[in-house]
This record gives sequence, structure tokens and C-alpha cells, in this order.
Amino acid sequence: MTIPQPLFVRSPANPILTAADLPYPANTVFNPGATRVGDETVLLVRVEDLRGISQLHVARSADGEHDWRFDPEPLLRAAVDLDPEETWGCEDPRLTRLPEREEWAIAYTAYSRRGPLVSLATTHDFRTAKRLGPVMPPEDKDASLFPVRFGGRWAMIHRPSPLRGGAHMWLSWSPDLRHWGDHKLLLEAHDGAWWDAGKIGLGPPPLETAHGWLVMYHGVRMTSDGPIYRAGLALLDRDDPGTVLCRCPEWVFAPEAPYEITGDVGRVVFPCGWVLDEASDRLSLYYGAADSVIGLATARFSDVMARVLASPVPAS
Ligand code: BMA
Repeated sequence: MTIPQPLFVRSPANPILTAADLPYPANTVFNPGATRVGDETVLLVRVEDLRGISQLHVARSADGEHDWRFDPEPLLRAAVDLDPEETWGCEDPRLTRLPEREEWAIAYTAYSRRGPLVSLATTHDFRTAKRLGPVMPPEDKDASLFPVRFGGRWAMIHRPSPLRGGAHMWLSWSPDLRHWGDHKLLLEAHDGAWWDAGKIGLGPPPLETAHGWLVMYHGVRMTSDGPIYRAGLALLDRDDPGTVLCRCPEWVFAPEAPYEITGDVGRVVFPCGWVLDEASDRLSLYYGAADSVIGLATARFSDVMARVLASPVPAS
């Protein structure tokens, strides 16, 4: 039996960002959204302050690996005067460039008194952001928009937490980014002993490829020693993103490095952003490690596609 080579290789600069890099005292930096803006990689970093409340703060780097600079002030911070549902902070952003609107959508978790919910904001430059407000009631998180419309409608993947059964990924539709409906179950958590049993959620935003929408998701395995957060891959139909074409049975990225094993929440890798450089066939994955620091892992994009395309079509 051939042992598959690891798809993703960790940066020697890891962790690429820690709370010590911030211009003010904070507990942790983790779970960043990622995109390219001009000649720079922009991370929208979740910063947990010394009260436990999270805000979203921009960090920039020319090569996406070294010499990160934080902006002077956070881009989005819990502002109950602007949004009463942000009492306990803003968490885990996913960034989607919307070419048609010439702006980015930021889908993030607003931690309300009634639980986490999905909120949207938009930005043209990552200097200022405009809140669209809550779009999914609690409990719901791990959301991202697709960059394009399908048949005139926007699509969003998100992860409600029902009272019964596991927490699965859903797909919802909107004519205007504000009103969402036609909710459909997209990808189900496995059951029992699986690495992604009981709870899954979208990682980075869906990535358009020649073969369909590449999706990375986190899966949670509950153990008697607490949860383990790992990441897997699936592929959605390019024209009909509600159809799952392939799903890798095995995880492709898992906590191994010391900074992923130990931290505020150990044994967690939690990717929220990726940047594809097609010219160099390089996919850069940005992830929170142990809810404490930020890591970068890179893969050959062609290897990632080969892996997902070799995976079985899930049983319907
Ligand atoms: C999830 C989210 C993430 C966090 C992860 C591991 O439910 O809250 O923000 O990184 O748990 O603790």
C-alpha cells in the first residue's frame, strides 16, 4: 500500500502571527479570512481580547508569509449600537471577492446573547466596512458567500446547529444578500467513529475550479479527551452548487505541530481562508491553530484537485 504524501506543507515561519505581533495587548489571534488586495495578502484576523471578546483586525504582507503589519485599529469590533446582536464579539470571518459588485463580502460569526449567528458586511478596501447585519438567526456559523450569482441569486453555505442530530452544512439563496431562503442540506456530518462525525462546517470560501467548486470543511471528532478539529475536501457542481460531486473520505489536514496541539483549545486546526496563485500552482491555506495563533500551510493546487477528483461520489 502506498502511503499518500501530505498535501499541505507547513510554513517554516509558523506560527506566522501571534498576539505578540499586535499593536496592543490581547489573548490570541486565530481563524483568519484571507484574500489578495493589489500586491498584498490581507488577513482578517480574529483577535480575542483580554476580556474574551473577539474583534476582526486586518494584517497585511507582500508575500503572504513574512513581515505582517497590523492596521492601527480593528476593522470590525463588537458594536452593540450598530448591531445589537454583537454583544460578545465578531469571530471567524470568510472573505469573498464579488467581482460584479467590485467589493468583498465578509461573512462572520456575531456572538449574540442568544448564541452565535451569521452576519454579513462588505468592504471595498479593508480600511472601512459596511454592516449588512444578521442574515441567519442563532445558532448558525461557518458561513461564506460564493463569489458569483447563480441564475441571478446569491448563494451562501452555512452551518446551523439543530436541536436534534448532527450539525451539517446547508446552502441558502438570496436575491439581494439580505433575504435568505430555499434552504437545502448540502453536506452531512458522518456518524460514529468517523473523523468528521456529528459536526462539520465550511472552512475557506468555495473556490471556483475548472471541475467545480472546491470546498474545504472542518470536521470534529469528540473524544474522551475533548474534540479534535481536522479538515477535509469536497467538490460541488459548478453550475448547481447544491450537488456534491466528490468528497474525500479521509482528512487532508490535522493538528500535528506543537502550536496546533497546545493552546487555549488544543488539537485544533481551523482554516478560514486560502489564496490561489495559479501561475505557481500554489494554494496557501491560512488557519487558526489551537485557537491561539495563525499558521500557513501550502499545497500544489494540482495535487489538491487530483486528490478530490479521485474521491468517491457520495451516496445520496
Ligand atoms: C468552533 C468555533 C471556532 C473555534 C473552534 C475550536 O466551534 O467556535 O471559533 O476555533 O470551535 O475551538
